[in-house]
Amino acid sequence: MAKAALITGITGQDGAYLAAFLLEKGYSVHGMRLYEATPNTQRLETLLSEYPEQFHLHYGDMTDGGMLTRLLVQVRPDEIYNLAGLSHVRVSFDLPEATANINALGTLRLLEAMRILNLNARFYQASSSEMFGNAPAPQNEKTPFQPCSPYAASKLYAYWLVRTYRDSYAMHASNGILFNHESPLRGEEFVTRKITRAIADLVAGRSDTLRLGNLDARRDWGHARDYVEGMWMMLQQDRPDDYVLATGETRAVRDFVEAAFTAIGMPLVWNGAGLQEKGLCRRTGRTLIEIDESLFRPQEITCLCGDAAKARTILGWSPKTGFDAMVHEMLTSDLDGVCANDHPERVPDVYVAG
Ligand code: G4F
Repeated sequence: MAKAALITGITGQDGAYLAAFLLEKGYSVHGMRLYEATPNTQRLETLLSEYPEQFHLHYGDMTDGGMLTRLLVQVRPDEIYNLAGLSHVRVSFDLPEATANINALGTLRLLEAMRILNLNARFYQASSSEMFGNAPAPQNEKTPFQPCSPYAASKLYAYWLVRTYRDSYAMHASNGILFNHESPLRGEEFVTRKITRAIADLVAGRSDTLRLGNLDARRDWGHARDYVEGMWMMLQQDRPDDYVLATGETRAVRDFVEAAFTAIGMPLVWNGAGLQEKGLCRRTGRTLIEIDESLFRPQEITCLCGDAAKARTILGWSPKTGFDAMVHEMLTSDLDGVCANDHPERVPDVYVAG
C-alpha cells in the first residue's frame, strides 16, 4: 500500500517542493493549511489538478492541539514533515509570542498528539541554521547554538523537544538543520526573492529602486528542491538523527545583488558608505539600490556557512544546484512572470556564469 505523508505548512515553498517530490514517489500526501479568507494555495494548484486522488488538503493550525490530534487520527500518516511556522526572522521580533506559540509550542502539540495516540510515524522537524546565531563558521551538528532572534529561540525549543521525545519515547524523530534555501517559489519577503522580483519590476518599468537592509550579512544559499530530498532521506534511515543540510559556500547579500544585476546585463558599482551607500548601474549611473535602516534586525547574524559532511556521508545527500544556476532560475521565473505579457521586448537574456 502507498505510504501516507502529512506535511504541515504545505502552502510554503518547502511544502510545495516536498509535496511534488513525495507525490512523484507514489505517496498519498496530506497537507495542512491555515484557514484564510483568501486561500494561499497558489503554489499547489498544479499538483492539486495533477494528483486529484493522491493529494489532499486539510484545514489546521499549530495552535490547536485537539485539531492536530484529530488530523493524525484521520490521516494515520507513516511520515510527518513539520514545516509549519512563522519563518521570517525580522517579523519574529515584532511577533515574539506568536512565534513561540506556533513554532515551539506547535511542535510540542504535534509530538504530544503522536505520543498520546501511540502513533508509529516517522517525524521530520524543520530546524534552522538560524539557531547557530553568530557561532563561528563553518557550523555543523556539533556547533554550540547561540540563537539571537525570537525565531531562533523558538526553533531551538522545538529542536530540543524532538531530541527529548526521540530519547524518552523511542520515537523516530529527526531534526534537519537547514541553511537558507531559495527558489522561484520563495516568499517575496525573503531577500533573494525580493531581489529577483524587484529586478523584474525594474525591467517592466514598475519600480525605480530596490531598498535593502544589511548588504554584508553572509548566508549559505542552496536550492529548496535539493533540500526537500534531504528531508525525505532523513526519514528513510533506520535510526533517527539530526543533520545539517548546506552547500558549504557563503556569500554576502551584496554578492547576490551583484550576481543578479550582472546576469541581466546591468552590472553595479557601489558608492558611499553605511546608510548612505547606493548601488548604481555601472553603464548609466542610475541609482538602483538604496539602504533602508528599517530592514536591519535588532541583532544581525554575520555569517552562516554549513558543513554538511554528516549528511553527505550517512544520507548520501549533496546539493545539485549551484548558486549561479539558482539565481538564473529565480530571475528567469520572475522576468517571465512580470514582464512577459506586458513587455516581452524588455525581457533580457539571463546570463549564467560558469
Ligand atoms: O532572506 P532572509 O530574510 O533570510 P534569513 O533571515 O537568513 O532566514 C531564512 O533562513 C533561515 C535559515 O538560516 C530560516 F530558518 C528562516 O526561516 C528563513 O528562511 O535574510 C537573509 C539576510 C539577513 O541577514 C538580512 O538581514 O539578508 C539580510 N537582508 C538585507 N536586506 C534582508 C534585506 N533580508 C530581508 N528579508 N529583506 C531585506 O530587504
